[in-house]
Amino acid sequence: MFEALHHGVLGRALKNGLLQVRWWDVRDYADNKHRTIDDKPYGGGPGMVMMAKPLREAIRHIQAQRDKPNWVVYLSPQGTLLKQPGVVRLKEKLSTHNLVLLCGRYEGIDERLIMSMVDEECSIGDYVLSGGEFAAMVVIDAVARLLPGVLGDSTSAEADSFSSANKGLLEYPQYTRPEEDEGMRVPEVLLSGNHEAILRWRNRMALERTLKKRPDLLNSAQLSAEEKEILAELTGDENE
Ligand code: 9WO
Repeated sequence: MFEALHHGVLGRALKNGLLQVRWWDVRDYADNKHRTIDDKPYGGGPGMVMMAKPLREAIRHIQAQRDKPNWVVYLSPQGTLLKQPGVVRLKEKLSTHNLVLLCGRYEGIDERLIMSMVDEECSIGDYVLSGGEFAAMVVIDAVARLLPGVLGDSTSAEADSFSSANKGLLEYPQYTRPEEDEGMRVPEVLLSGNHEAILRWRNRMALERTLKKRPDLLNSAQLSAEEKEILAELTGDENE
């Protein structure tokens, strides 16, 4: 499944050794010849539950192979919702730990394994998947693009203070050639060459879009006095 990571910027980063992704099959840690790793839920109900023991053996084996301590992240809909600051935190964890992304299948994992071996339970959104691998790939992609050298120098400019994302806002709209497409023109200011006006326009658009599409983000956005003023103007509140 993790073949998908070998494309695009991540593929290049893996090839250049900027990050390493390895995987372990829990079935290799089953204690019977049928490689069974699941069993019926106590108390009844549909489906199967992953047994604690093979997962515990797997995590211990991973730890024994490695220099840094494990930081075990269980991907599940019961986890804390992952947002960009959480992604940054996971990236920073990498300096002292190896991230072990525990991917469940079936109807879940025996709670005792989660209690004893999992450092953090993490959700990428309020929906149910068929397995944690899809969520793990999202986490890997989001973390990897923050690592030095993974994005080109020009795109890693996300780190700069003009980035809307870093203020907790949505990004401004983007345009490329041609100047006119199906009767719709690129906003004049972007053709003006006036860099200060362009910055102002983009900043304003970021605020406007956030207000329209994701007003919830404004509660925790890091805004300057000027940005607060623009926002007050946009909301029609002259007193703020
Ligand atoms: C399915 C199910 C069916 C009947 C009764 C209880 C049930 N629980 C589940 C369930 O949650 N299955 C999960 C499938 C078990 C862990 C791996 N799976 C998973 C992870 N689905 N969705 C995620 C996930 C992970 C991170 N962020 C969003 C979703």
